[in-house]
Amino acid sequence: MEKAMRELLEIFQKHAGIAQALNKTELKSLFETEFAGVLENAKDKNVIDDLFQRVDKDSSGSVNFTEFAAITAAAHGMLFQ
Ligand SMILES: [Ca+2]
Repeated sequence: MEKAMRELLEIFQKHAGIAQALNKTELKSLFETEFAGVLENAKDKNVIDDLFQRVDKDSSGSVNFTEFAAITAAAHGMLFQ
């Protein structure tokens, strides 16, 4: 679990840039490069929009790491139900 979290942090930092937060474009790019298999399974092309809204808990328009860490559960729930 700790290893998974560290890998998640590395992925996040790689895409979040200086702001250390992901906007929707960065989130999409992150998923396309890191979780291509997950997106292929998505039936709905608006999955990133839905995911972004769900994950951006404080509606700040960006996803910080705390919010991003919850993404795995959110994505899993949406894509594999
Ligand atoms: Ca936010």
